[in-house]
Amino acid sequence: MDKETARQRLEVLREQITEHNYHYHVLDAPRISDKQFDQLMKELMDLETIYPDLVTSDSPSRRVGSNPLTAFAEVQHAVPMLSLDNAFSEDDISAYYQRLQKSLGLEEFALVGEPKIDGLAVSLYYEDGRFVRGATRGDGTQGEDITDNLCTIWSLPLRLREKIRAEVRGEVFMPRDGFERLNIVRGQEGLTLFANPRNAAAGSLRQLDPAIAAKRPLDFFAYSLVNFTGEGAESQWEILANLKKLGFKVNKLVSLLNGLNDVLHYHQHISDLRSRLPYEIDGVVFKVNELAYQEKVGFTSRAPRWAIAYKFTAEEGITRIKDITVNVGRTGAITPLAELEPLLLSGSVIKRASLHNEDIIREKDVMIGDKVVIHKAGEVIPEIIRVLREERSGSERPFTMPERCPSCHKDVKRIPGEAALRCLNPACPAQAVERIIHFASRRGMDISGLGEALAAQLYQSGLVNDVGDLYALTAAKLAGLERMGEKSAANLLDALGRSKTNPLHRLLYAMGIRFVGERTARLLAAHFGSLWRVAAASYYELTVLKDMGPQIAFSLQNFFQREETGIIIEKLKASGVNFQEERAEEIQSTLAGNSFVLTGTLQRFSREQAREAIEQRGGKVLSSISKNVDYLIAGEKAGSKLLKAQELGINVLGEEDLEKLLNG
Ligand code: 3BA
Repeated sequence: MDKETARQRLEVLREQITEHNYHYHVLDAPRISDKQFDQLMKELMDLETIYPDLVTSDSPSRRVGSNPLTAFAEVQHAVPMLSLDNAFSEDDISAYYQRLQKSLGLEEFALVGEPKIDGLAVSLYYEDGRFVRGATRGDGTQGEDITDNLCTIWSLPLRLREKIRAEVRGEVFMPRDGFERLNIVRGQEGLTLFANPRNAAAGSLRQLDPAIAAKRPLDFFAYSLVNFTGEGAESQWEILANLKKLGFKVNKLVSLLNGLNDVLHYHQHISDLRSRLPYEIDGVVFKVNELAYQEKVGFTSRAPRWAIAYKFTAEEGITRIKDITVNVGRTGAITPLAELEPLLLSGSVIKRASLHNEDIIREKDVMIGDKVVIHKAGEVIPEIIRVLREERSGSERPFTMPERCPSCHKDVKRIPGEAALRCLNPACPAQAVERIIHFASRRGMDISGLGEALAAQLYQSGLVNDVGDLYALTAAKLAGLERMGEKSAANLLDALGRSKTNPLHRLLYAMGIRFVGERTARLLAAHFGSLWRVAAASYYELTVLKDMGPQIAFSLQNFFQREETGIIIEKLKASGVNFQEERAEEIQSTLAGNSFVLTGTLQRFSREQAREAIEQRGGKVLSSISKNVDYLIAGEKAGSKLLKAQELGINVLGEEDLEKLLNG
């Protein structure tokens, strides 16, 4: 067959295979036999082997896996992939519904209910109806390019049924039956088993060799459409309909609901179906239906306010307490921990549960060796519900709290009115290490690479006595540590450098002030704006704030009056750590629906800052000029983009105009 004939035949084959594939994998209603389908695939693959340059990015041959990669590239999400806030009870949901009522000024409004698939969120980019790129969620702004692995998911369209540009988001998951079969085979081959379908799906997408992903039974449900051309939508319900029209699988159990009653019933209904579904779900997601209403209720920095995940209640299981140990926390609290025989609950292996304090141990009558019922809800720490006393053999031993701190061996005290025993030694090593761990934690300063082991090592080596010393670390100092390679050292210094620009609320939380959790830290940062002002705040200034009681105020004053605190703050300041809060949450979405392209050199912002400022206000920043662009922001030495924008009649603005837009 000559090349031109091959080209034409290939196009016919791709068209046919795409259509049959859609009927088989998306509609679940095949139109030809498997054998006929295999024949079409074989013909396609054979022709592509003869003419490799005729292979296209949307060819069905990609389903069986292309060449292995050496690493995944990074992908910047044009629209961030946010998180979902969680609710765990009817009370949480009715409180959430009331907040929506208030913010919308409406008694009743429609919501869409969707089963919450326990998989991995991904974003798929289509241009001209063709799948061009797919990425993991990553940290929400940047993910990994897993295009080749995603191509192996048969139900994921490589070609849309309309030639549009779109970003489609949804969940990749592994159906239960496929998961069971995979594990059976892995067991026979002596490979480690996956703990649950979600881990199996994640492990599959992380493979650099797409041929491996191709052998894993992955599937995809779409639920979100952003940045798209083609038919518009005014509601989430219409978006789901559009996704179906485009050729995606949309979960059949999605439902349009009206009011709180419907919402609670839907949760109950899906919860009843849960164990019989062919895939795992961990709750339901509710989304305000009307996009205009979604816009009205808006976003926080991490999640839309117009959506919430109502998680199913926790699973329970039974295991044995092997031992009870004690842990010294960053505030000196001595907490007893039950060391458990490992137990699989809600998809994770549980080895420990907190026993909180002596009173609780007495109340629950917990002894070493007891069989206990364990309960785990969502991400929260597992709890011991009760002891199975009827199962006692007589060999169980009672536990008593130590009289001395297991770390510094100083006496421990029980402060009147408090349940916890405390080590009051401010120089206690265990506390110091815990403070470093907390400072670096993901919700704190987010210094990746600085976990438990390294924190202990840094402290023991004398390099870091308190968190103020972290920023004085250098490659030379780190080189002396055991198990510390050049690469890890560079990564750590990099993460430390990045953490300096964190907003104040993170720093406040990271400092580990008693009673100052994330919410309080945000409140303080938003109100006072700088660390100096928080430190100088009077008891009165603190307690007049909403939700701020005397306990928090005393703790803050006590913390900032300590000499050690002053020294740490000085060290942080000298290292250039940011002490200010940008009040990002108060920024309104004034630029929603507008897209921008930036070009040339700006004087007052970096490109990155301009992009962030536009995106914070709901605008989009695109990389190239097209007729979908509303504004070109042209700095000095703007080149071809400016010419093209002028050709297309696009509004061209200067830096000052941009500032006005941002402020207005
Ligand atoms: N709907 C997960 N986020 C979801 C679009 C929003 C959203 C989810 C959802 C933010 C599911 C967070 C990650 C993300 C796209 C950001 C669902 C599910 N909706 N049905 C409201 O079934 N697991 N996850 N995904 N953007």
